[in-house]
Amino acid sequence: MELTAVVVRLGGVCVCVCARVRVCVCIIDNDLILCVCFFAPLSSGSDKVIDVIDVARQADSKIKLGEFVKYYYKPHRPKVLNVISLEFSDTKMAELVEVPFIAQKMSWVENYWPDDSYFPKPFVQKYCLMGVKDSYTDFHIDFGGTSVWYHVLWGEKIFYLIKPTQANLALYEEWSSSPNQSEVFFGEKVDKCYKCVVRQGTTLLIPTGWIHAVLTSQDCMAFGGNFLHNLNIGMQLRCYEMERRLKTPDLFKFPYFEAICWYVGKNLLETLKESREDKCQPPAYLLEGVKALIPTLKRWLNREVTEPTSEVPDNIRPNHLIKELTKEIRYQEVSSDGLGGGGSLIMYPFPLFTSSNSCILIFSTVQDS
Ligand SMILES: O=C(O)CCC(=O)C(=O)O
Ligand SMILES: [Fe+2]
Repeated sequence: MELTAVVVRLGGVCVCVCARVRVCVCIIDNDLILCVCFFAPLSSGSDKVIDVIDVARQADSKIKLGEFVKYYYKPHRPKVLNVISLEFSDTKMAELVEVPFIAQKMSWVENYWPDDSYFPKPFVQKYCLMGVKDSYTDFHIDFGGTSVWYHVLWGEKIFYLIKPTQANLALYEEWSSSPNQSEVFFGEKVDKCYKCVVRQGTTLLIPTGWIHAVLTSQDCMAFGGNFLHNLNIGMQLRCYEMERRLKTPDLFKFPYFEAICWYVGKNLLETLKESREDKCQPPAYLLEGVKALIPTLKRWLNREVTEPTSEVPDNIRPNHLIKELTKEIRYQEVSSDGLGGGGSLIMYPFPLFTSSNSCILIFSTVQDS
């Protein structure tokens, strides 16, 4: 089945300077400017060691960027290699790739990570993906249930997408921990698996927790980035708890996920207090999110007794924070009872990630080819 998608066609320019340097400038709504220049294999970056996946063996290994580029341009490649975890926020190229406005606006790291945090800031917002035709990444959920954007600069990727319903998540957890995982196509275990072809010049946004597999149908260069946000806190926490049950290695988890949840708790407490003082009702998704956060924070705190791996930031008094959040939620529940249980009509700030969590958007630039 083809994925129901909202396709927005927007003006854009694409310039190919020479075979090894491609420059693309896309202007979307005068808002998002994506400008990319890459593939200069003889530059000083060629000694940088990157992670690569040998697709046939589904095994991770290391390669120098220069070696990978040489491999990429071979007419007959001996194997299928896929690069998906090259985060480049700390490189010059970062200036050339702009994160979609919506992702920047919603991102927990952008909004809530304090500059003076004791923990290092997580860098997950800019990945460069370079895969050759027939690369395949099997079904997975991005770390911490993060939402993710992908922009295909050139080439093509096919996404197989499964909605994170309770039933599908249970099946996914079972499949992930089964010994014959690699022999079973998870897409056949569920009711509906959507296929979404992401062509050159398009950007796909995947909401919280969606289970997905990716086939690179043509040699492809893409950019992507992950972000946590307020619109589906409960699902993010469920995905994180599942990762813990599945004993996912730290390397494949959102860095300092628990620390960021404490920072978010502190910030949302302020938001709730302000709403109360201003006598306006906070949006339903926020109340639901905080309601999911409270018992999780409590559990993490209790776990500290037997498993001291604390990510509670120094400037947060955890018990006090949990108590205050609980108080604010109770207040909101009492005051919404006064409204006859109906509450007020809330407009979600972004239609993309509503709590039904079922809409995937594709932005498309007009191609000149
Ligand atoms: O493009 C790929 O092979 C995988 C992309 C993806 O889903 C990921 O990196 O999480
Ligand atoms: Fe993914």
